[in-house]
Amino acid sequence: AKKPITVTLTGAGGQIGYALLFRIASGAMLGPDAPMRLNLLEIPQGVRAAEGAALELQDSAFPLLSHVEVYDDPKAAFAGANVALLVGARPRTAGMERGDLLAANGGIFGPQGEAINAGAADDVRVVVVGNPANTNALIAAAHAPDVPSDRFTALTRLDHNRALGQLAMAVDTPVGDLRGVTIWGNHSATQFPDVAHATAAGDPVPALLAARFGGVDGAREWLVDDFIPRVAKRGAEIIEVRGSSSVASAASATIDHVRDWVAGTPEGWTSAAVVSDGSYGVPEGLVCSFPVESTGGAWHIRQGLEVDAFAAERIAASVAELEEEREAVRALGLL
Ligand code: NAX
Repeated sequence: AKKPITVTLTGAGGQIGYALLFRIASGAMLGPDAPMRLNLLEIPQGVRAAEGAALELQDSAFPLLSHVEVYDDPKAAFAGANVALLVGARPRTAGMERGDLLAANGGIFGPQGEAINAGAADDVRVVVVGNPANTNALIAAAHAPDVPSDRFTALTRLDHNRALGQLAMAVDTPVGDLRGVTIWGNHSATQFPDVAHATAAGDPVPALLAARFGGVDGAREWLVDDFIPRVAKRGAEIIEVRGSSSVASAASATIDHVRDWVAGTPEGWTSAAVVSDGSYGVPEGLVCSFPVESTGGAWHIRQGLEVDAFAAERIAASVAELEEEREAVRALGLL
């Protein structure tokens, strides 16, 4: 029998955790031939909820699931982890300043980075979902000096998938026919969803948009007034319509991210926040969303895409926000 892959999930008693667990255990993330054990990490208040989810996993009789364990100690939960899904975070509550939020999350992601450094498997792959995701990943990576920094990523695949959904409607093409969409920057309202290089069943999307919206200016107007803000603020729209934040779509994007990281991106590129190597002028070390391809089990930033003035301005604005966050956590002594 194959040795099970150890998957550690934090925030396992929360909403996204609940949606993720059953898809992971079904094999959607690591494939139909990969048995796994699940380590669920929670804070003491969340342990009962995680234990309840563990009971339901048992009741689902997933053939690939060899073992489930619930922990409230990061060191124990990350021991031997091959895949670490960092979903649990401290949400912003009323009256909380940004500094307070960064500090509270630093208190979570610093120790989790240390625990990963101390005991995770040599091939550990980390994706941070909990917000502020990019900067939480930066903090975790900084506390894991023995783990190559390219193993730390933050999720922008949900933003990417949201962009695909909106674009598919606009050009009247199934999402599966779209390629070459990119989310640049921070997983926040400053992100830049970029369709300049996108194709729909092989046809250039900018031309399709110009045809649909009465020319290049109409297409630009749609991008600026409709598409970009709709994608960037989709989380708020979901809360307004659904009465609760994005859960199943966030879980689904997390599955997509890890599946592609392990198995490779099928064709073209996707989006993920990875540690910058200076590509596209993004300062080295920032955890920034880029166009990425996965080959050989590693993310590679897609090189050589032309960035026009329109895109450059938006990328710069989101990167400036990431730099501010990095300065703020530095000042708090979290890096
Ligand atoms: P929930 O509040 O339902 O669940 C979070 C769980 O994390 C709770 O059970 C809590 O007890 C646990 N937790 C808190 N601190 C922990 C710690 N130190 N160790 C282990 N567990 C801990 O939130 P949910 O809706 O599941 O969202 C989770 C996170 O995902 C939030 O930070 C949210 O902002 C973020 N999101 C990120 C997205 C992305 O695209 N990157 C999209 C969806 C989502 O908004």
